[in-house]
Amino acid sequence: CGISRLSKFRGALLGALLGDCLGSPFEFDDDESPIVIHKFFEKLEGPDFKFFFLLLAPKYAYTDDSAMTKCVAKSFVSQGCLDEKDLAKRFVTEFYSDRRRANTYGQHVVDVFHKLRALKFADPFKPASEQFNGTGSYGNGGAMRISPVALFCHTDYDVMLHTAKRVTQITHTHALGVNGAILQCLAVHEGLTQDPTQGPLDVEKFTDGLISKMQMIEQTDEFDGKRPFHTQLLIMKKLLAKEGGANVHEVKESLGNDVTAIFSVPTAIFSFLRAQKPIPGIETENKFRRTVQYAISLGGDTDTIASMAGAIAGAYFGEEEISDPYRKYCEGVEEFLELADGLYELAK
Ligand code: R7I
Ligand code: MG
Ligand code: MG
Ligand code: MG
Repeated sequence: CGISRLSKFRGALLGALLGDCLGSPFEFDDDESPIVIHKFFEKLEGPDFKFFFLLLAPKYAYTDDSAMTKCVAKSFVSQGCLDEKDLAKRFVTEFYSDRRRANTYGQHVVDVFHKLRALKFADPFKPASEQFNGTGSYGNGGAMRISPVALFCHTDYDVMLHTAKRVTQITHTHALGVNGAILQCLAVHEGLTQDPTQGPLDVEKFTDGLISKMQMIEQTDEFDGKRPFHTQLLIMKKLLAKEGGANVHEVKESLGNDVTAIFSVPTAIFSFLRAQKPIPGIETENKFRRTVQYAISLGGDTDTIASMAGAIAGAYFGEEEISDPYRKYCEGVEEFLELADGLYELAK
């Protein structure tokens, strides 16, 4: 591969972080037009903004998405293996010790943290299984933090699926929450595997790969004979094939942009794939920026969708595609790069 594996590992975690930091100012702010978002990105890259930031040096803060991604990566690096109890403790410690971010978490996942702590982590999956009257959460909180699993397990497909499931089930046990995380993990993994120096990405092949994998993974007995993610991916494929590109309205309508895994993970994957070609209104040649900016322009759960899209783009292009301004103005960059290096050392 023309891009080093280390660069791809660093790109994946950096992409997850920056998508979250840059997307969170717009979360559920649906009045924000794509033009305003374009100006925001232009300003970040512009000289005035740089001067302003050199004086004050504030940073775009990350939210629960990155806080939990950090816990997953740190747990792998410190334990050298999947250790569910260690991971559950890290989620809880992170939540209670970093109060600045406490209000960025999903509304119900906080109950899981309370219970895990009260029960002294005796069974790290029990509190999650009790959510929503025992059905478990189908929020995108499992998917948003899954990228380290794709890196840590990148050489073994079955171990990767198993690990993605367990990492998710500490907070999300609903099959839609789990399968959403698995799909996002598969997309990041696919990004790691493909070589961007060998010509343009084969979008159709990338899509078909995910479609056939989800067809195997989704157990139809859980959904009345249906395969929800498989179905959404087929819709995604149709949107990608549209002459001139699908418009924002139909993407939001059919793929969704909310906090559920089913209506956000395919949207993030779509953003990455759509951004392989120019998008009207997004004037940049840089495909990492194009991916993240487009994901944010879809509105709704912007931090999470941009974070998931950014992780896939970063894994595919490597860190070289992620330009300086974005790194400079976002919180946590050094820490995330160190974690990527740690995962890379383990993978060696
Ligand atoms: O999934 P989760 O961690 O939330 C992640 C989101 C991201 O956008 C973050 O950036 C942050 O803002 O929050 O947290 P959960 O509370 O488990 O799920 C999120 C929401 O999905 C819940 O608050 C519910 O509104 C909805 N939800 C459900 N609603 C009904 N029945 C999830 N599962 C169910 C369900 O089974
Ligand atoms: Mg968030
Ligand atoms: Mg939020
Ligand atoms: Mg969010």
